[in-house]
Order: sequence, then structure tokens, then C-alpha cells
Amino acid sequence: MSAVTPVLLSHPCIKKREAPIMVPSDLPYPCSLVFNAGVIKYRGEYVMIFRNDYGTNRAAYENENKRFAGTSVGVARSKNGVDGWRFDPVPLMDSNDPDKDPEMKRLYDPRVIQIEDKLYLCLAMDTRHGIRGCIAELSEDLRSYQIISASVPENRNMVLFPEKIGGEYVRLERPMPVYSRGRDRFDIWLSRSPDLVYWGRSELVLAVEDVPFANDKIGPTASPIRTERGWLTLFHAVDREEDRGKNGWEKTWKKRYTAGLMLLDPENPAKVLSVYKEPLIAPDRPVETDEGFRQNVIFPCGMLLEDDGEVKIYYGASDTCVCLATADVNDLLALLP
Ligand code: BMA
Repeated sequence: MSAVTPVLLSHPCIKKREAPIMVPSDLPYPCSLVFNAGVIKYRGEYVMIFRNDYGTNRAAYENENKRFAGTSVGVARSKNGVDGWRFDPVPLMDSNDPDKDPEMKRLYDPRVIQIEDKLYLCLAMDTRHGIRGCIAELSEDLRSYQIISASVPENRNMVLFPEKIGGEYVRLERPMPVYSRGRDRFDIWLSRSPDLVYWGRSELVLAVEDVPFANDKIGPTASPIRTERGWLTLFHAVDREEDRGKNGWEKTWKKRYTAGLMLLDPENPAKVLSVYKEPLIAPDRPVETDEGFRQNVIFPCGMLLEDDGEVKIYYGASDTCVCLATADVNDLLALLP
């Protein structure tokens, strides 16, 4: 494993909102951690779909070995995408739902996107026989869903492009080839589909060894944004250090998660036009480095382009709360010559 820089900072064009925009005590039902949220603009408001791990707290976790009782995926809506979140009264999906398929253990890390007039949610699905990446179609009121496609294990971190490209649906994804690549040497791939159900013509997009600030694995984060130069695309990057020790609730947490930036070809998004060689967003504030369940983790699942050129990036901080960073789209593109 190659060494990476001990201290990593976000690029100065990234403006982080000082306080998290959602914390566990905001939810109307039990919540230990709220994080990794996708966001879209839908029917005149912002809709956030977030992950909630519930059923323990730091003291019970550390002193009584009390683990999380479950994971749910919930929905909240806001007029401005920043505050005033109104929560749907019950989660959209819950790992303790008695009616769920017993093969499926839980769904998590939701990335929501609208394509034409339909809403879709990409999710990671833990099953008794491995982790599968799946796509669900959401009802118009966001109160129900139907899984329309699930990969074979091991795959997750799927994101859909917001429109068809060359007449096909396109997704980024992150298979986990442990057998042939060694532990956690994971890369970003792209697949295409005529109908969102059958996926194929898969191609490697970006490999972990192409990212200087990753020594472990990389993966997709949020649906890419179309710009005049191509698809503006975030990815997450992980570096592992064996002696990071205890930094969070667990006895040891060895990884750091940052976010990188790349530009993909507008017509053939399997082709990388440019990669920014440093992290765009790094865990560099106390809420990201010194507090929370898994410290030194920032994990974006949502990115939106506003009419005035502001890009909103929604990310989970320390697997504990939801934070918001913004940047000007032209400043981001300037990093990708
Ligand atoms: C990944 C996913 C994310 C999580 C991250 C850091 O493997 O499980 O949900 O944010 O690890 O713990």
C-alpha cells in the first residue's frame, strides 16, 4: 500500500456550512446516526432521502457492546434544501420490517435521482449471500418503492446518470473484487441498460491506483451533473492506515474517507477527461475529525446544480450527521483542465 499525506484539507473553493444540516435528535423516530443522504429538487421543494442507524448510543456501544438494532431509510422535505426539514412520519424502508424478504438484511446509502418523470433510488442491499447494488422505483409521493434491479454480489455505491446517454440508461458502480485484486483494491465501473433492469457493456472508469490520495478503494458518490464540458462527477476515496487506532465508537477505525472530482466525457461517460489529483473535500473540521461514530469520514450521496451556478454537495460526516458544502460550478470546472 502506498503512503498518503497525513493531513488532507478540502480545496479552498469548498464552503462548508458550519453546523450540520441534520442530526439524530431532529428525527421524529428513534435515531442513533443520520447520514449519507441523497437530495433532489422535486415539485418545488428539496427532498432528502437519508440513512438512519438506530438502537444504541455511544455509551451503550462502548460499555455494554450494544450494537445497532436496525437501519432505516427515511424521507424529509425542505423549501430551501438547507433547513426547515419536514420528516415523513415513518421511514420508507426498515431492516426490521416484518414483511421484508428474509434473504435481505438491510438497505442503506440511498442515492435518489429523477429521470424524465420518474424517481429512482440506488441502494446498497446487504443480503445473507453478499452485498448487492440495487435500484428501486419510488412512488410519486415517496411513500412506497419497488426494487426493479439488483446486481449479483459483491457490488454497491451505484449512482444513475440523470438522463439517458446515447439512448441508454447509465450507472456508475463499485464492484468489490476481493478474490483477484486483493483486499479492498476497488475501482469505479460503468454499466449501461435499455430499461434500468438489465445491465451490461460494463467498463472500468477510474482505478484506485489513479487516485494519489487513496491507498485502499474508491467509489461513486452522487449522480453526476451535466455541464457544457462534460459530466462533473464526485467520487469517494479511502486511505487506510493501520495505526489510526480508536477514532470513533469502535475499538479501532483505520480508514479515512475523502471526496475527489473528475470530468467524464459528455457522450461516452466511461471516458475520463480529467481528474483533480488532490481531494476536493476532506474531513478537516471537528465534527468530521474528532466526533461521531466513525471519525475522519465524509461521504457525499447528493449533488445539485442551482441556476446561479452554486453546487450543493450533501455528505455524511463521521457516519453521524448530514452536512452541506457548496462551491461555484466554474471553480470546480477550473480544477479539471
Ligand atoms: C462504507 C459504507 C458507508 C459508510 C462508510 C464509512 O463502506 O458503509 O455507508 O459511510 O463505509 O463507514
